[in-house]
Amino acid sequence: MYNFGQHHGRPCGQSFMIEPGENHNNSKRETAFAHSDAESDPEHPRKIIHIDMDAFFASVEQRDNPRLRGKPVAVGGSRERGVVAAASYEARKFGVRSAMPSVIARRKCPELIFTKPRFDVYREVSLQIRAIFAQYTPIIEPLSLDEAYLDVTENLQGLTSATKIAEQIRARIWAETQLTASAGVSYNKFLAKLASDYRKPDGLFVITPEMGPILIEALKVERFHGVGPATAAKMNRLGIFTARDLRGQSLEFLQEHFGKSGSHYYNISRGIDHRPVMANRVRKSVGAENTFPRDLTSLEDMRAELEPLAEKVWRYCDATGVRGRTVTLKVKYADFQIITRSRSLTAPVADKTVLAAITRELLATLHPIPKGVRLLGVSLSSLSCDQAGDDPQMILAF
Ligand code: DCP
Ligand code: MG
Repeated sequence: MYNFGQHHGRPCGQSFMIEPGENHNNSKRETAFAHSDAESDPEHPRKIIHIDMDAFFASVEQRDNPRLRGKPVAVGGSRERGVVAAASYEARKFGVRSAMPSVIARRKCPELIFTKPRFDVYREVSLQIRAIFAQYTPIIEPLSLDEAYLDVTENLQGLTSATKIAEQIRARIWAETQLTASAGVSYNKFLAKLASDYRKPDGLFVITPEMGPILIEALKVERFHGVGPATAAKMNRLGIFTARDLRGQSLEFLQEHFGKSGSHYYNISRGIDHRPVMANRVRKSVGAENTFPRDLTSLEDMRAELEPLAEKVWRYCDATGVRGRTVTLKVKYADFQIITRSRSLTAPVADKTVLAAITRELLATLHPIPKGVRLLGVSLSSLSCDQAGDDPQMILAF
């Protein structure tokens, strides 16, 4: 059923880090497909594919401009405060990465060619690859423009091999877009995503139910779904560095230290992940948040931390065409008390500067801040889509 395999053959070339929305409007459909979420039944494991385009924005630019091919390319702003959105594989050899300040990228690679993002083209490719996915399954969960989970346990082509489906999808993507994608095939979302990273670029990797627990043994806890920097630091303090260490702890121990998430960590360290692939997830809000290694106490530090959060939210808006009217600031204090402050405008927030200014104003309303702050979050809701003619469901589904 699972063919272990890797596929190369054509010339070859952390997603938006924004949290996936909790909101989706199709609980009926999920119930209808609940039988495909039967991971607890070892006789019938699910078949999940994770597809991720290679160096997405940069590959599109190299495809459309032959002078960029084979060269180190960064998509993003070259100016002083610009950041790299995507780096070509040639640029990565020099250590250039997504989210790196452009000044540092240029220092690492003086030959680096900067190009401006063309979001319209990226959106178009995104729709093309989704149309290909839709030929195989209706259960498609996009994570960003270039990345999606597919549940192909019961697929429209009646194919029994998920590996074959992944190969076909990669071939079709190449045929229709002249871009390469990597695919991971496994029995849950976490392992499928891990697998798609294994043979990047232009690769395919399969993690079978037998391989899963062994393969992740040495994996660092920060690689696991749901383990952010703060949780990883806490695990490290408890002497837990890898999946093997995590597996050595009892469920009670993990629940005692990590509350509700304890059982998730217990499962995931064993390669068990019951999350269903959620089709037709519609975003109600776009947000970014950060838990700090040390609690913040000064207003100045908090303002400095807000800036990159607003920037991250805006990057998502730029990439998807989504706009929103309501800005919300979330603050979690050292004692875990959470408060939110919102402001709604009559028209969508016009640009990044406005978004950043409103978040700063919302923060100022909390002054004087009574206790240390462990987390700050910025989100945008009351969403709309500025892409006339595009299907808003499609756009909002990122
Ligand atoms: N992106 C962005 N800002 C980031 C990360 C990503 O604007 N901090 C954009 C540019 C990427 C696209 O999203 O091309 C997809 O992100 P990936 O994380 O999948 O990265 P790439 O596709 O660029 O590379 P990889 O081959 O590692 O998937
Ligand atoms: Mg990618």
